[in-house]
Amino acid sequence: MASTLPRLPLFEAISKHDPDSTAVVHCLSGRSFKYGELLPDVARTRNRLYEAAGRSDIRGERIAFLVENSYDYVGTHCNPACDSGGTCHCAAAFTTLPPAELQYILSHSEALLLLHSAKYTTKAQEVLSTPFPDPSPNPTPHPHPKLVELPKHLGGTSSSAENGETNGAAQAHLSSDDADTEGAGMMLFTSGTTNRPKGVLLPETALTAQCNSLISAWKYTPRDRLLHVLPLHHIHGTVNAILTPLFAGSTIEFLFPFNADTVWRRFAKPFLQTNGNGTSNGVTNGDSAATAENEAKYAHLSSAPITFFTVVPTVYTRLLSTHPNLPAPIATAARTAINPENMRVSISGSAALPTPVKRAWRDLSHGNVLLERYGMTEVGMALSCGLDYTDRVDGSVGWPLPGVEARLVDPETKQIVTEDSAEGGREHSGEIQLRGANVFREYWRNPEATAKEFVEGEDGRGCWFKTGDIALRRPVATGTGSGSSGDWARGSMYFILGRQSADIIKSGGEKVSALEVERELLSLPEVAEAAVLAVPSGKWGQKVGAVIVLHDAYKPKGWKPMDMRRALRDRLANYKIPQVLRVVESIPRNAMGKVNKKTLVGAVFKEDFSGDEM
Ligand code: MCA
Ligand code: AMP
Repeated sequence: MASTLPRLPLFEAISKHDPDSTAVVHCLSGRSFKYGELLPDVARTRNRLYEAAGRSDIRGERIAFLVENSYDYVGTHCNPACDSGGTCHCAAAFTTLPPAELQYILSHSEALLLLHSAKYTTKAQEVLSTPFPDPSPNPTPHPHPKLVELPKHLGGTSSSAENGETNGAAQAHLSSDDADTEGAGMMLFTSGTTNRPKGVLLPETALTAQCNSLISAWKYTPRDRLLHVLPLHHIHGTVNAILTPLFAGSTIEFLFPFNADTVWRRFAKPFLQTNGNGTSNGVTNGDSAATAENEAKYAHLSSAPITFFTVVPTVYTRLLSTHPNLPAPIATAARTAINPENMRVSISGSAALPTPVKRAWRDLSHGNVLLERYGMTEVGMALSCGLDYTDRVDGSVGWPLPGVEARLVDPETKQIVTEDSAEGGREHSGEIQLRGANVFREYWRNPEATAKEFVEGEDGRGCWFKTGDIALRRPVATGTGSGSSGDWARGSMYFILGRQSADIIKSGGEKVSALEVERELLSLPEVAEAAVLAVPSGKWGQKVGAVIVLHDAYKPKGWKPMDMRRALRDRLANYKIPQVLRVVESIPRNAMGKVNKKTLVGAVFKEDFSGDEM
């Protein structure tokens, strides 16, 4: 059956890739899908959405989806994100969130449909039977979205698809007739300093600008094969690791949830010696039952080298700490796999990369220097070090990416920090402000928050987005920033110093609002007062810590971390639940009733600092 899709940049790019080249692979099953199948499958999903909505114009509506990391996710994601034939904003795919948080997202985004895979049928039903959030995030409560089940596309095996056998896919045609992409885009939820997560509206034009910028800086190609281990409710997992590779014609291989041992084995596979009977050497560990189990589990791993890897610092820390436990042949092959000749680019971002982790990775990989970059849900990737190794400086996040404008502004004086602002040799820091086609449009149904985060430009060329991150710019050694990574990578480099607000915590790359966690703690009968703080941690970057004062009635019995976890389990995502807890008699406050969190964390949690901070 022929289907028509609008002529959007992403679809146009996909239609030009070799139809027999591999778009998506499921790492453990080896199932694989080709570029030639993708657009017909996008069109099929779009038709199913129309059918479920009972109309063929769903412009401006929101479609939420709960789909596992897979080819089906890719087809779904391309669809609501970019399909102007029935443009819609997707809410998000937060498969790991508890029903209460998902219900908040559905209610706030006023989703028309909740598209789910068979795997999430029970969860989708559970979410819809969860009470609406109180207070409602909308002036008038919205009816529940309609549930739509997405049929699973099975695809071929990696060998059949990679040998050019087709799955009998239909054709999809691109039409320029409907060029109205106004409503198309993606909505991701992010924690801010205030209360509940905000819906960040990224129009299709911003997503395309972000992808073009990354292709220009990091040079994704059809020869790249990216191992995808990240969650899909963030820019990192979606734009950097799905949409941009699709634009470039690269192969995306899903391995989720992240498991360090499996990642090492996948990296190693192409570089393992095979023994006489064709099986890979090095899977044995002396236990024959475990060996058989491993051989079955890893039987379908592809032998194509992974060339592209983009993750958060916690993932590199985990990989470094598990490498010594691998059987020797796998450990050796894995080191070969990550050396710079085989793994073209390994990127770290979403949180600060500790220099010891960067050095340890370089040593283990025979010289692969991690490329650090800085981004944010509201803007995608903004600053990056360069592909040329001389343009990867310890502690620096590089230069504004192609198409992105950046400046530093003194938070107190509001003066723009220039290269000459350094007084008496002291470096001058400022808030990073950004503008460009990559920037989001608005926080969903929250004009006050949107207005607060933008500042008018003095040059009449548009507003700047205030990131809340503090950085400085520093001249670097000769040779660095000379343009060898591209014209954008020139001059002084940016170094992030931290966040302006102590109420934003970054744990394992996940952003947590201290106020949101405080709000949930204060809604519990046991808790009289609560302060939620960022506790330094080597493994997580920061851990979420809670300081609690109990109501008198609960003081004799006390409150243990397990009690807290049990009480919060159904209300907050796992990563938001405090990892460390202190019950105190009182929380010190200043005359205005405010808690000085920077002082409190040192006073209360000193012993909980991991001791492995890097
Ligand atoms: C899992 N847990 C966490 C976190 N993740 N706790 C704190 N912080 C976290 N990030 C909880 C688990 O629920 C579990 O709780 C316990 O910690 C141990 O879980 P474990 O299995 O060891 O962890 P994991 O499930 O393997 O996850 C670790 C992870 C994951 C792979 C590092 O957190 C992750 O994928 N993070 C990346 C997030 C990301 O993509 N960020 C990008 C956003 P329990 O024991 O109670 O069950 S930023 C972004 O997009 C911008 C644009 C940018 O710049 O990139
Ligand atoms: P999110 O809103 O989850 O997209 O997180 C964005 C935030 O992550 C930024 O505002 C920074 O605080 C932080 N971040 C991202 N990349 C880096 C990096 N390379 N170094 C330090 N912080 C980073």
